Amino acid sequence: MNKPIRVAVTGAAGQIGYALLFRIASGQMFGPNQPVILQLLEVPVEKAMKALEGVCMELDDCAFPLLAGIIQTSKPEEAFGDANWCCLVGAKPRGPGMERADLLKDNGKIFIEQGRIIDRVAAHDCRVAVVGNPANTNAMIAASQAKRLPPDRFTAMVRLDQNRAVTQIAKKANVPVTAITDLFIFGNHSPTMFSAFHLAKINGKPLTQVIGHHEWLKGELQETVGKRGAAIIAARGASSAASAANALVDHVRDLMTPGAIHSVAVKSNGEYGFDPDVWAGLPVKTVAPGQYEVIKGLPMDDFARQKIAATNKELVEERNTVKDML
Ligand code: NAX
Repeated sequence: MNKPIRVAVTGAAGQIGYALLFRIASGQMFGPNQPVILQLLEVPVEKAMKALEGVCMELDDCAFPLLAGIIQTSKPEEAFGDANWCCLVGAKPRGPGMERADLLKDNGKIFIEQGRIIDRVAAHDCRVAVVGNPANTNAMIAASQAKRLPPDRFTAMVRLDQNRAVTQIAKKANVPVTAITDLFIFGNHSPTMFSAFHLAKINGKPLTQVIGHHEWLKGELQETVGKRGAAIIAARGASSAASAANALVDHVRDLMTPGAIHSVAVKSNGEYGFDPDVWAGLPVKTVAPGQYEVIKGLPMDDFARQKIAATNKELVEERNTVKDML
């Protein structure tokens, strides 16, 4: 058995938190030989802290062999102290009539503070995964505050979009999801994202040779994946939670698994025409636990270039909206 690692989770009493913590504690994120200490952050409001207390009681009641400790706190310094991983899930939701720019700025304040504190108190090997929306720009904001931790330690989640696209394609081709490989999400976690179907394979064959319906790939697939979050809210009356938690388990597990090839929003260095310094969904290969390389040089056609330009434009606009805060 390894020495326990410390995993901070913000927004721990929220809906994603409720679907996530039990999976981390059961070993699905870090494997069956890795004990974890959960360091759970909520806002200093009685209702949230009470809800967190209830979640922790349930964690206790699972008697998870890998759960080596739980900290419940409303103090970020305590939650992030010596943390090896920080899962930043908590964020302010977009309220009725709220402009996207206001949401960016309100959440920007949270991620500025959390980025600074993580940089100050977290473990030297700390890695950060941002889920709270707008996730890409929040990761960029948190990273901008870090002086000790390099920017590549800050990632945002586009894995839910990858998983959504894989299932849509598997259904269309009438194959199991395991037949689909190399399906990458480029750009923002928003309806502008690009599900790069032209790079994907089905049972090792180019996807575009198996699915001849190219209008579906360019139209309905992009639309369904891009607007899936809204469709779930319309159907369930609440936003995606279990699937988002599942995607975060996949995101972190694959970043800890050498050889894994997956989509992660990371700092762009100009790959595929993204602006340097936006956090864009890109194809990555994990090269050592916690370390990855962006896969470069994949072929892009006119359609792909146009989609990437549109999602990059949105990321640049988001960065411009918050630039005075950085
Ligand atoms: P909930 O509103 O259920 O929970 C959020 C929790 O965060 C609340 O308990 C709240 O008290 C807490 N919180 C707010 N500010 C905090 C802070 N500064 N420090 C600590 N805790 C704080 O939302 P939930 O459904 O769990 O979603 C969480 C975030 O994930 C939202 O921003 C949501 O938009 C985002 N999502 C991102 C996805 C992605 O693929 N990147 C998909 C799912 C989800 O929509």
